[in-house]
Amino acid sequence: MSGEPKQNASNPTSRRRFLKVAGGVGLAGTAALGTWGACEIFAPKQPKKQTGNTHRSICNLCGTGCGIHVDMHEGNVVGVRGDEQAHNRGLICVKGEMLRSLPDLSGRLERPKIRKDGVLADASWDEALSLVAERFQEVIVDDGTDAVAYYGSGHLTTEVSYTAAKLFRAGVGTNNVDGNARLGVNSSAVAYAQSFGLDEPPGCFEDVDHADCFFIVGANPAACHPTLFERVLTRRDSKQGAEIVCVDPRASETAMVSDRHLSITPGTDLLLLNSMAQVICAESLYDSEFVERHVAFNDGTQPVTFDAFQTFLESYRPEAVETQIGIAAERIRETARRFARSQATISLWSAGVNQQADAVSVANMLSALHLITGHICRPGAGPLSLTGQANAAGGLRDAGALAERLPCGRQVENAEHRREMEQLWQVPDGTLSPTRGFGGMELFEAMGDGRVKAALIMGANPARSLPNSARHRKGLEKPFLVVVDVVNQTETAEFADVLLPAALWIEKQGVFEQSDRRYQLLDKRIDPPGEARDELDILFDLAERLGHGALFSARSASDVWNELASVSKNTRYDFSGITHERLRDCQGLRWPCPTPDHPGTSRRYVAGDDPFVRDSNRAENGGIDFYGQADGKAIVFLRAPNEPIETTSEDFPLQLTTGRVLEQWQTGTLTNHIPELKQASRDGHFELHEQDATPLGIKSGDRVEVTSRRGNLVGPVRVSTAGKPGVVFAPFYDAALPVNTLTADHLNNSSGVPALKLAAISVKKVTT
Ligand SMILES: Nc1nc2c(c(=O)[nH]1)N[C@H]1C(S)=C(S)[C@@H](COP(=O)(O)OP(=O)(O)OC[C@H]3O[C@@H](n4cnc5c(=O)[nH]c(N)nc54)[C@H](O)[C@@H]3O)O[C@H]1N2
Ligand SMILES: Nc1nc2c(c(=O)[nH]1)N[C@H]1C(S)=C(S)[C@@H](COP(=O)(O)OP(=O)(O)OC[C@H]3O[C@@H](n4cnc5c(=O)[nH]c(N)nc54)[C@H](O)[C@@H]3O)O[C@H]1N2
Ligand code: SF4
Ligand SMILES: [Mo]
Repeated sequence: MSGEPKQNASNPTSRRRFLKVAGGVGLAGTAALGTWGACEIFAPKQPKKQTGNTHRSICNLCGTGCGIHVDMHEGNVVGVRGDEQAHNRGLICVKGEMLRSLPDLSGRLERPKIRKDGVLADASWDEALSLVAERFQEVIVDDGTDAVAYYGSGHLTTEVSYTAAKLFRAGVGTNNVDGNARLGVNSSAVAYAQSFGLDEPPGCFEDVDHADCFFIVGANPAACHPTLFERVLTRRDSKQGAEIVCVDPRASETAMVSDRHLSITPGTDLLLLNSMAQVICAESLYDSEFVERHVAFNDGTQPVTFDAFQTFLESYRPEAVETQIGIAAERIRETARRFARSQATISLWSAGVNQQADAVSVANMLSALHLITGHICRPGAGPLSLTGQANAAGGLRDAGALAERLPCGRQVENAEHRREMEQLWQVPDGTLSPTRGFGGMELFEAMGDGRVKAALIMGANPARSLPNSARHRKGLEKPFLVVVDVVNQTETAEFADVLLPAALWIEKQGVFEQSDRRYQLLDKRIDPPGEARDELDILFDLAERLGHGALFSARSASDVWNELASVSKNTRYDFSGITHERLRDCQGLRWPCPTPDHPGTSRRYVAGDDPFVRDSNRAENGGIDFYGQADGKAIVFLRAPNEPIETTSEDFPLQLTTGRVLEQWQTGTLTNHIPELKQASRDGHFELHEQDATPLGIKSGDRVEVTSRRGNLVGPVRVSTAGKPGVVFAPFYDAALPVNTLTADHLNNSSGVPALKLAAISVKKVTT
């Protein structure tokens, strides 16, 4: 599959790999021929003529965080190329290539707006922020501090998320601080914290180069983390016997090039993983020495023995669960053997796991498979969840911008942690509220029923991204709503009382953290359009007007970073050795990184690499210390699936799952306004299996009405010949196909993440 970059003279981009979806999605395959392929990424390309300047930078869309070169001419961005020195080895995907269009994107928001007589009208910054401060103060005085809220995003810099969280928690006095990580990645975050005692994965992207078994579950990295997936393909193709296993109900682009595709029934991953664990135990494929030294078992309430774990697994023998999973027992066995017997297995997962009803248990069990087989804490081996946005990890998880979290692993409900933060923030004892704030759907519920009366939403479009949108959009109607965005038209902006324009990408400076604990710096290179401002300035201005300016002595991105870095000291996150200056000179640094000369940590919990490994564990424990747990042992939980949240019935016989396509970013507010990307992905659609479509007389291009227990929607169809019959897929980027009118809002009870990946539906052809 791999090959040398092919230059294409007629095309401004060079095509390195074109993966036609053979036998897959009918229309997508043919459409792609004229534009970009389903899994196409670009090799480095020197600018034809070096007329301007070139700056090193990063793409701040997905959690891969590719290093790039930005070519500038007379102050304008004229091209974006992959950085060969960076972890993406010079490759970027189509979205990275099209970053060059962002500064001039049509529909950029350039001026603040205030709603007057139902219409958003231009206003000055002073008018807009005075109004915001006045209304927030009114609500705080009349209804209390917990009647205001902040909802942020993994799109924002770490410095912005940290500052917003500090303003609301230490200034306003509420923990109503949350963000869009609650719609996905938080499930993995909670699972890591449970299994290892600490959030964030043990390994790193470089592990891909050493693995010989890639276990990809509920992720489609060919579309969503394309350059990382290219690295996976390169390794698979160059290492004899290496194999990609893909667990996904649909024949995604990733599944199509995998060696083994387990097209499971949606929502049965926990059954599959338990079943694999049963095989691994029954066939003695586990690493007894590793288990003995480094693993503890727990039934969710108390420690149990390895024997108890094995007894628990008995009911998951492949023959007992094959029908439910939809995969033959022998294939489950073979997959388990492959996982265990490889030299190094790495698991990659993302929203397909995070957005299941049993998400946290599934993520626990993924780590558990690594722990019982010893495929962890060595090159090529370990669980590595893929984060969505470029800063879902740093801004929201590490900087403490989720309802229950204070910075760097500290918890709102822990009095010791609150006291520590009060001292660091130099605010009086008792300033920080001990009450966990509203998270995600809870927050929109509280906005709907009047408990939250004023909210600031920054870098998110919840009116479209929340599940069961008819219900949750109500939450946006009632409160005084301030929206900070980069474009002037989003579904959320339609509810805004005040709309504020923000700087985008290289119009501002800040740090982003990718999936593997890697911090990278984005430097400012151009000014934002019109009066748009860096969110950091907006927050400082608002803080002054709310009377909390004194909390913020650090006023530049670099100084705010230094403050957060000092807050990380004395925690297991310690990145106090990382500064903007250091990041400017390298391709990112992974924490822990406690001193200015520390090289960063590739593999956590490993002596010689991770500075926190306790001395006593070095020799006798093979140099591994899961120090997040007091006894140094990571925990394997006995996790049984819950009752399915949404079942098919005569009225709703099919299962809908939702997700992404390569060319489009999230709710499409940016990418669907870039003509090349819009043309390549074309309209949002329902992907139906031929076996479901034919009996209903449905062909590619027809329009169908899709109904779930929550709503209905009409849209075009693409018929697929691969994947699981009974499963319908729809992407959520297209405003014309708002699929969240259909999706379920049942929450995972540990992470609060909604089960966006499963809804029972009926499909009918629309003839008029
Ligand atoms: N091109 C592009 N890339 C992106 C994004 C984007 O919008 N566009 N968004 C970013 C963000 S925020 C995120 S969170 C990530 C998400 O990255 P991914 O998780 O890779 O993307 P999704 O398309 O949401 O879902 C992945 C797969 O999960 C499968 N799936 C659905 N239900 C199940 C199930 O029950 N079990 C299993 N095993 N699989 C299931 C779907 O069929 C789908 O192919 O992508 C990031 N990267
Ligand atoms: N059906 C379905 N729904 C889903 C998912 C799914 O798989 N299926 N996935 C969920 C997941 S994982 C996620 S992460 C969410 C995403 O949900 P959201 O974050 O709500 O959606 P986005 O489109 O990413 O919204 C980002 C908004 O911020 C703006 N923006 C972009 N960059 C910046 C910036 O630098 N500053 C500011 N101020 N604004 C900016 C964009 O214009 C856009 O309006 O969607 C969730 N919803
Ligand atoms: S969207 Fe992701 S894979 Fe594509 S260039 Fe940007 S960071 Fe890289
Ligand atoms: Mo996400």
